[in-house]
Parts: sequence; C-alpha cells; structure tokens
Amino acid sequence: MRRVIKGGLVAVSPEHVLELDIGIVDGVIHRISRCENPQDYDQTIDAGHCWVLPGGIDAHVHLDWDFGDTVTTDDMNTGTRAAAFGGTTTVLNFIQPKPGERLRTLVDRWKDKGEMAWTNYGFHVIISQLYSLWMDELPLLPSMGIHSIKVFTAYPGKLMLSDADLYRIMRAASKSSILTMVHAENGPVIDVIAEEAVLSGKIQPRYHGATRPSILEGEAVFRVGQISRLANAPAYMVHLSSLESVKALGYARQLGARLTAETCPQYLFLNDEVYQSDHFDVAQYVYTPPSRPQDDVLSLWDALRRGVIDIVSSDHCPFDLHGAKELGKMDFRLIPNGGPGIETRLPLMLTAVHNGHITLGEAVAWTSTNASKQFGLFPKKGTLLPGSDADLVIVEQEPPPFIASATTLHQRIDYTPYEGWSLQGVPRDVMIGGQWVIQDYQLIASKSHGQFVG
Ligand code: DUC
Ligand code: ZN
Ligand code: ZN
Repeated sequence: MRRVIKGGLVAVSPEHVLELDIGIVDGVIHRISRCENPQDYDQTIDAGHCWVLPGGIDAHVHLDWDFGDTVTTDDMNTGTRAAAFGGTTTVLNFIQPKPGERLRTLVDRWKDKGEMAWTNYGFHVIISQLYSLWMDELPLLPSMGIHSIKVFTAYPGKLMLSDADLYRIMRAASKSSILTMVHAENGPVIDVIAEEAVLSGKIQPRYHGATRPSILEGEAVFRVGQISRLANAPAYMVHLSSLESVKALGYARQLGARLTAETCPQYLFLNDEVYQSDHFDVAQYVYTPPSRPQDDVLSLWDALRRGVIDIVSSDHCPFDLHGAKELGKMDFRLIPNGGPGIETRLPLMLTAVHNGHITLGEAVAWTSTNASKQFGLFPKKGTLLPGSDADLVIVEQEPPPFIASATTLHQRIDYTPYEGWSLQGVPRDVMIGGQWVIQDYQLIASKSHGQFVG
C-alpha cells in the first residue's frame, strides 16, 4: 500500500517544521518532499491546515498493574486504544514479576498481553527487591527486548529498595547496559509524616499533598544521583514534580551524575489548589508525587525549556474514584496512588502550543523525539525521516471544539482530572505502522496493529 499525506505542516523533527508531503510505502516513510504525482499512490490524504507530527511516545504507563490491593483499570487493550485516540503510537508499560516469577516468564506473559495492543508497546521491568533469581536473570533482559528497569525509594515494605540494594541493582543493571528508572522520594520519612497526620485526625485525601513535601523528593533525587555515580550507572528520574527536584538534578549532574528526567502533565497543568477541599473527590488527585504550588509548576516548564528535563510522560495509572480509590475513604494512605492521562497527554501539550505557551517543536521533542532517543527507538520512532516507521498523527490547526470529560475520553476510568477543559490538540487521524487506526476522530481499525518495540 502506497499513501501520500499532502499539504500539512510537518514536524520532521523538533528543529524542522516544514510544509512537506510524506510518501509512505509498506508502513515506512519513503520520502518527504513536494509530491507532484499523487497518482503514483493508492491513497492521498489531505493534511491542509493541519500539523503532521511523529506519533507520541509515552514512556511511563501502568496498564493492568497490580498495585497493592487493586489493579489499574486500563489494560493493554483499553489503555492503548485510549492512547491512540490521544495521538500516542508507542507506550512503554511497567511490568512487575509476581513473587518468585522468573523474568523470562514475566516478559513472555506480557508479550502475550501485547497481542491486544492498538499501539506499539515496550516494557520496563519493576524490581522491588534484591531477589537472587531476578538478579541472575537481569543480564538476560536485553536479549528479551527489555532495556530498562524501574526501582522505588518510596513505599517502604512494598516497593522500596534500601540504598544498599539500590546501589547493587543500579550497578548490575549498568553492567548489562540496562537503564535504571527511579521513583525518587524519601518513603520512610513520608510515612512518618503521613502517620502523624492520620493520628491527628487528618484522614481526608487532601492530606496526600501536604504529607509528601517536595524536600523529600529533592533529597531522594540527589541521593539517587550520588549513588548512581558510585555505581557508575545512568539513571532516569521519573515524574519530577518540583523545584527541589530540578535543583537536585542540576547539582547531581554538575557533580558528574548521568541523570535524565521526565515530568508529567499533572505537574505542568495542575497545582496544589486541587487539595483545598475536604471532599473525597480530591482522591482523584491522589497520585505520587502530588501536584505542587504554582512556583514549582513554573519551574518545571522552565526546566523543560532549558533542557534540564526533556520528556513529558503521562504516568497513566488509573483507579476509579467510585471504586478502588474508596479503599481510602477513612484513611488517605490507603487510596491507591495514581491517575489517568494516557489520552490527554499530547492534546494538553498541543493546547499549550495553541495558546502560544510553547512551540510545536518543543511539544514534539518532549512528547516523542526525546523519549525515542532515551529508550533506543530513534530514528525508527520519534521523527518523520525517510526510513522511519509511519507512526504519525494529523492534528487540525483549527480543530472542532473538544471538551475533555470522563464521558468523551476513551480511558477506562470514571474521571479525568481535566473534566470540562477545552482541548485543542486532539488528533484527527492517527497512523501506526502505515495503518490508519483513527480517521476523522473515529477508531477505524478493526483490529490492533501494535508491534513490540524491543
Ligand atoms: N509511581 C508511579 O510511577 N506510578 C504510580 C504510583 C507511583 O507512586
Ligand atoms: Zn512512581
Ligand atoms: Zn508511574
């Protein structure tokens, strides 16, 4: 099948946004230039008055994740379908071995689940303890197409590693060319603060925000940076939310730490005002880290612009408000931490472009190109160069109105933190591997086209 997309303003890369036509043959971009002979193609798509962008890459999602006593509501089917509606064509999902499970079994199990994915997909493996079987198999992960692991310095007794084990695991990962991704917060101190809050009667969801101070995020970012230097390991800091972290990141890097970092829309578009009410509805903003004061929000935008942080991922980790979140009705510590965002990530960033807050090139860099480079997918993904996979989105420059709502979005969850927001960046058309998945805002593919990116 030969297709040509004509007349769009094409972000070939963040630096090169040009009026071009894109020829696609057998799922791969074969030329970018003015096309004078559309009759050479089987299909011509009019992209006049549209942006054509590399498909979004969401490097941080939790689909079908067992988290404590519950599981995230979206799975590889529903979550990737929602991702596609939001212009994301590749998702990297966190997968966690069951106690005693071999890593190979885990990866095989998830590759089977990947059969239902509408987008391309890859995996990061969560390592929550220094378990000998996992440590023995760690070097084999790259041969299974896995190049990153994730560890936590929060959630003592559940997911948290000691500093000693963090050091051992980072060192082992680095020896096998595996990137360690880190959730950096000082979990033990947070637990003391949260316990004291509950003992003094502060049980409502709003206290989630106040009991996870950003000092303890910055402290952990710096500590992880120093440990990573000693382990001679690069580290990727997930979901940074605060100025404390940005400063810690900068200082650790100055000292020689090889750190990269992401932030997420909930830290760029929301602030701590969401924790002002005593109402249980505030549980929808119980994700970790919490949203921060507006000064932190501004510092994150600034860090993105300066290239200190270079990726915006969703941390899509959905739990129903009138469901799993109610586990914490009487104690905010029991509310499963996480919120939805796989579908709204790119549209929110493109709305910021429409509003003149950021450039189109910046949005492309932060939502696609930089993640493709970080996770070894470039130049097949994250750019629209000849030879790249035809994973792309077409976004109308003057789109029809779209109001974000749990009912208008496709994520399988009963709320969105952006309920009622007007979004201007919802893609009209989405192509994955040369196949149309979304056209004219409708799902048109009858089956999934996702490929494993290993
Ligand atoms: N960290 C994540 O990255 N996702 C969900 C919960 C958490 O703490
Ligand atoms: Zn986390
Ligand atoms: Zn996460």
